Order: sequence, then structure tokens, then C-alpha cells
Amino acid sequence: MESREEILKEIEELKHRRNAIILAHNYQIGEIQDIADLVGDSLELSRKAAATDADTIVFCGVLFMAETAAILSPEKNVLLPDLKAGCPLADMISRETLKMLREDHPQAPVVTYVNSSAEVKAESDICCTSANAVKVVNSLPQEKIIFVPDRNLGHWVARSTDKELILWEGFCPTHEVLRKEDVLKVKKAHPQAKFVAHPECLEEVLDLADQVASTSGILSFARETSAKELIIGTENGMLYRLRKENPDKKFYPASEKMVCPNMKYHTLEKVRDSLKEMVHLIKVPEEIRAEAYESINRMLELKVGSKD
Ligand code: CIZ
Repeated sequence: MESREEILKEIEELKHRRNAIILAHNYQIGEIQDIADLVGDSLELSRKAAATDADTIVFCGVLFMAETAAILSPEKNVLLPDLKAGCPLADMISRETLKMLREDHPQAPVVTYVNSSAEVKAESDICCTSANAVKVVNSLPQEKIIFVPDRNLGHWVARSTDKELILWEGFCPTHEVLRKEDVLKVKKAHPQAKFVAHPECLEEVLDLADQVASTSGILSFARETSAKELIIGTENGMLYRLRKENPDKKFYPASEKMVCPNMKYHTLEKVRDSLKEMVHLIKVPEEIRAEAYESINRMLELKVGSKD
């Protein structure tokens, strides 16, 4: 069996040979974050990768994230080291079911959270991130808006807009698992700590938060707050980066249960193998890619930011 150092050396050689970059989502295991060229949220990573002259992108994240990279960089090879890394939230709605929802509300435009498949993005009018969802919704002239696929994010957005939102019953199982009681328990153990939660969490959890933010927003809040202790209500991979970037602060998971098994499939060996064998190549058919690109681009053209 090879040592860790040998695998790291192979990855470096293969990266050079393939003119490749490695992207790691904020929820990846520490080892993967450490070897990545870029760590971040899915849109940020895909946009930054598109701006490089790399021929190959190894995306250590879940399938919809690799698809986003392929949508923005059709000329590059996008690899997902382990194909099992799907996303249950993205899988909760299909293009066909979204079409049916549209038929029920023909006047309502569709706003789709970036946490969705390429096909669903292609069927949408405009995308949003958790950070800019309210601004995207408010930018539309219609009063009634279809918002998919995450109902918790939808409820959160509904609090800050006068628009009527038609929500889809999708949710992220990793965020859904966190309950009010879990947060109260950790708050009791760390009474000085500020609680930051991702808007994919339930409303009963968001009601307890000092700050509700995307993964990038959580990172900037942690950096900027004077608080020395923080309770983090999102997938626990976030704690690795938070601790690394803020060695003077203490971070506690809101619950040990907040682990996304899909995010944890990628390993150093699989990254090495993906570069060696050029697997698993994520291709989005051109017709779908072009439509999905338009939905993402309409959001970007609003210039309402995507990361707070
Ligand atoms: O798009 C992403 O990276 C996700 C799913 C969440 C976030 O808040 O960054």
C-alpha cells in the first residue's frame, strides 16, 4: 500500500500532466480541503475555475456542483472522483415535476436555488444562491413566484419579501436533522457562543440564530465577529476550514449528526484515480447546458452578489 506522501506526489504529477485544478467544497474532509487549489461554495468554485486556463477540473463536491462547473466551463473536462456523491435535495425535484408545477401556475416565474440539477436549472427562469435569494425574488416583476427546491430556504426568503412564494417540499436531510433542542443544548453548554445557521435549516432552528448565512457568509461572519466562540449550524465539514482560518476562536457543531455522507465519498486515492483515469467525466448535454447557463447568467447579471 502506498503512503500518503506517495499519493500526494502522484496527485501533483497528474495535476501537472493534465493541467488540472482541484476544487473542494467547504463540506469536504480536511485532507481534501488541504490539497485543493480552491475551497469554497459551489458557484464561487465553478466561477473561479472557469476563469483559469486549466483543462481539467476535479470537483470534490456533489454531482450538481460538478454540473455547475461543466455549465460554466464547457470546454474543460470536469471530473467527480466518486460518482456516488449525489445530492438528495437536488434529487427531490426533476425537470418533469417542475414542468407540472409550472402548468399549475402558468404566470409564475421559477426561481431555482443553485443546489439543483442542470436539468432543473435549465427549466428555470433564474437561479439564486442562499445569499442572494431575496434580492433575486424581489427583482422579478411578478407577485407570485415558484421557488424550488428547498422549502426551508423558501420559508426563510418569504420572511423578507412581500411576494407570494409557491414552495416545493424539498429539503437537505443533513440540515433538516438539526432540531431546536439540539441547538438549545449546545447553547447551554457554551452560553458565550454566537449561533450561526445555514438557511437550509428548519425555521425553529433559524429562530435561534444570531446570524443566518450561506457557507461563504458563515466564513465571513466568523472572521469579522468579535465573538470568540461560535456554534455552527451547517454540515460539519465547515468546522475544519473555520478552525484553520480562525485559530484564536472556538467552533462547536450545533449537532454531531450534521454530516453529509455524500460529501465524504471523495478521498485522496479517488482524487488520484480520477486524474489518472480521467473519471468520472461529468458532461451536461449542450442543449441543457445552454439553458442552465442562461438561468445562472440572469442571476449574475443582476449583480446582487452571491456569497453573503
Ligand atoms: O452552493 C453551495 O455551495 C451550497 C450548497 C451552499 C452554500 O451555502 O454555500
